Amino acid sequence: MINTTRRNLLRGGALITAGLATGRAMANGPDPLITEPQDWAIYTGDGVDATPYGMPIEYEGGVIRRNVPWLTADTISSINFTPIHALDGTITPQGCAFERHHSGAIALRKEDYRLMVNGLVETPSVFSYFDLERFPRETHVYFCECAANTGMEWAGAQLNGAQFTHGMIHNMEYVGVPLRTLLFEVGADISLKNWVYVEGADASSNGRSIPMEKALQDCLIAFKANGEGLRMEHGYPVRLVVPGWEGNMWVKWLRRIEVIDRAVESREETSKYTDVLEDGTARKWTWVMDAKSVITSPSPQSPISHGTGSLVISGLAWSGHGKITRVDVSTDGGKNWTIARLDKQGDRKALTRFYLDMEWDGGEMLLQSRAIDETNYVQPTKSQLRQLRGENSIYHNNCIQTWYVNEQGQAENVEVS
Ligand SMILES: Nc1nc2c(c(=O)[nH]1)N[C@H]1C(S)=C(S)[C@@H](COP(=O)(O)O)O[C@H]1N2
Ligand SMILES: [Mo]
Repeated sequence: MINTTRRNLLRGGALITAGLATGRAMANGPDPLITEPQDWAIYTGDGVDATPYGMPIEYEGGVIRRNVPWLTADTISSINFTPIHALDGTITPQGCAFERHHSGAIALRKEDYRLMVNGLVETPSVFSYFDLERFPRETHVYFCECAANTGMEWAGAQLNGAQFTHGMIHNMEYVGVPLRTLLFEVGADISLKNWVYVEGADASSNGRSIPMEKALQDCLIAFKANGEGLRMEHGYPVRLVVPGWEGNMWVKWLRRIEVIDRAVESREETSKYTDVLEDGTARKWTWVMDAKSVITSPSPQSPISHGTGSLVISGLAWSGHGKITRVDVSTDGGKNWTIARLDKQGDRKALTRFYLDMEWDGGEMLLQSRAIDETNYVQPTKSQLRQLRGENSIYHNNCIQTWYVNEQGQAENVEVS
C-alpha cells in the first residue's frame, strides 16, 4: 500500500484523480523514492555545529527580497519587496522582510546608541540602549506597510507578481517600551494639542510629526523583532513602531523625540507620502492604512502547479483601523463572492491569513479578495478609489487586486472594470 497520503485516506484510500501527484507516480511504475533506500537515510547528516545561526535550506533560495531596478535611481535610497507569494502564515521572517531606506541602512552599536527626548518636557533626557531595557516591556504583532505599496497600480495593472504589487509590507512580533512610558518619564506636556516629532540617526533622519493622542495610544519603542534583535536594515538597535499607520512614520535608528506644540510639516509629510487629488490639492495627514487584502497564491509568481481538483487559495488581509473581521474571495472578477476562512480571528493592526479551499475545474478565473474590518469598512474596487481620489495618486492605494488565471494555472496581473 503506497496510497497513504492524507488526501487519499480522506477519500477512502482509492485513487480517484489521475491528476493527483500520487496517481501520476503510480501510473509510471514503482516510485524509487518509496522502493529504494535513499542516501539521507543511510548516511549521517550535518552536526549541530555546522550552522550556529541557521539560513534557509538552499531549496528555498528563491524566497528572497527582490527589487524593481527602474523604480528608483539607486539602491541607497530605494525599496525591495517581501516575497509574500512564497510565504504562508502571518509572520514575516526578518531576513526577507521588505526594506525602505532614504539614505541606506546604517550599522549602529548598542553602545553608541542615544535617544534624546526634549522639547515641551520637564526633564530633557538622553537614554542609552541599556536604559531603555530597564523600562517595563510589551510584546505585540503589527504589520508595517509603506504608503507606496501598490502605488504603481494606480495607472493600471503594472507589476506582475504579488511580491511587487503588495510586497512593501511585513508583519513582526515586536518587543519594546511604550512611547507613553518615556513621555511620562521625562514629564512631557501630554496635552492633546501637542505633537511629537521623531527622527532617526541616519543621514536622511526621516523626521515625522505624530499627534500626541497616537503617541500615547500604542506606539512602541521596539528593540526586538520575531524574538531576536532588530536586523540592521530594520533599524537596529531601536525603531519606532506606529501600529496601523504608514510605514514612513516607523522611524528606524530612532535618535530623538521632541515634544512640540505643532506639526513640523517635514518633507516626508508634505511633498512625500501625500496624495495629489484631481483638482491639484493634496490630502493632508493620511496616516492610517485602510483595510486591504491580496491573494498570494495562486498569483503570477506562484502559479497552480497541479491539475484540476482540490485547490487552496491563500492570501493576506490587514487594516490599520483594527481587526479584520471578514474576507470575501471571487473567482469571476467580483460578480460572485464566497466568504473565505480566516486562519484565526485577526489581531489588531496585524496581518490575517485567509484561505478558500475549493475545487478547481480547470477553467479560467479572475481572482479577487475583499477585506472587511471591525469598523465595517469594505475594501474598495479600483474604480471606486479612482472616483474618490482621481488618477494622480501614488500612495495609499488599497484597492481590490485582480489576478487572471488561465487554464494552465498561470496567473497574470490584470484590471477589471
Ligand atoms: N531613519 C529612517 N527611518 C525610516 C526610513 C528611513 O529611510 N530612515 N524609511 C521609512 C519608510 S518610508 C518605511 S516604509 C519604513 C520601512 O521599514 P523597513 O525598512 O523595516 O521595511 O521605515 C521608515 N523609517
Ligand atoms: Mo515608505
